[in-house]
Amino acid sequence: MTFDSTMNHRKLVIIPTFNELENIKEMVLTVMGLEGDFELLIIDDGSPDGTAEVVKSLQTSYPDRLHLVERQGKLGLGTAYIRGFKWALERSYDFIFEMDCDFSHDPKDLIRLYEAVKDRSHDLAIGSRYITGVNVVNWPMGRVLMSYFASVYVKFITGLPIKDATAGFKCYHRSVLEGIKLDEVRFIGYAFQIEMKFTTWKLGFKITEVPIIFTDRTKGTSKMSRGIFKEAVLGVIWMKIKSILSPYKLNQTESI
Ligand SMILES: Nc1nc2c(ncn2[C@@H]2O[C@H](COP(=O)(O)OP(=O)(O)O)[C@@H](O)[C@H]2O)c(=O)[nH]1
Ligand SMILES: [Mg+2]
Repeated sequence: MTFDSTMNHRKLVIIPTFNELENIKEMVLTVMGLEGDFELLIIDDGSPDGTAEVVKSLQTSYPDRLHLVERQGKLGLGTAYIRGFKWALERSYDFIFEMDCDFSHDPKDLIRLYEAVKDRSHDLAIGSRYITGVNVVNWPMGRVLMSYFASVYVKFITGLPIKDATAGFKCYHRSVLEGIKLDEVRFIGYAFQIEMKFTTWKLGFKITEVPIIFTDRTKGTSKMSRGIFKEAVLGVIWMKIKSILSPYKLNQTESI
């Protein structure tokens, strides 16, 4: 009998939430119901609609697998993930996932992202909309074009060899997050997603893209804003210049 070491992998899905009352319960139940013993960490920014209260009430059903971090105000998606990454690294998780709470990422695809990295042939798997054509359902054409050309723009400026640069559906092996200086991650919106990929690539980790179909949220509202867009456009140029001036180095200070 062969021993399958992947059976022991601990997997944590991080979901930042702000006013996701209409989605949160279904999302928790869906992830808890997946095969593979995924754990879930919700980072809620004091949602006025009571998202965190729903999580707390569900925690009684999943005391060991459903986790919650509450922050005081809306501090942005990037800092929410950084908080979640640190939380995961302080514990013994092997694979750490990013996912939205709005079902635009199909939770079942968590399994496909994990499959792509579990043998360690890659360090980061990205759920990608743009591998073969454009796999986006129900987004207004303007948003599809903006997202698609954002990836073209990022590749043009930085050389990042990734088709979906702003994707927020990912699975990292913990070594990637240990290797990145998390306190130096600067951006909070789409630029955060680009910055994490760019840094992962510059540090020499192996990245793969897994084709997914992205469906616009049917419940709740998007937190995309003009400021987030501007941050991304200027942020990409900043990243490129920074990488020339001071090459990215692995975080050497500690290996948790
Ligand atoms: N904790 C936290 N979560 C946020 C914040 N902004 C957005 N989110 C969550 O991040 C995810 C992505 O945001 P979303 O509104 O879906 O953006 P879109 O996919 O670009 O339209 C969702 O789960 C949101 O609830 C924030 O400032 N703090
Ligand atoms: Mg979304």
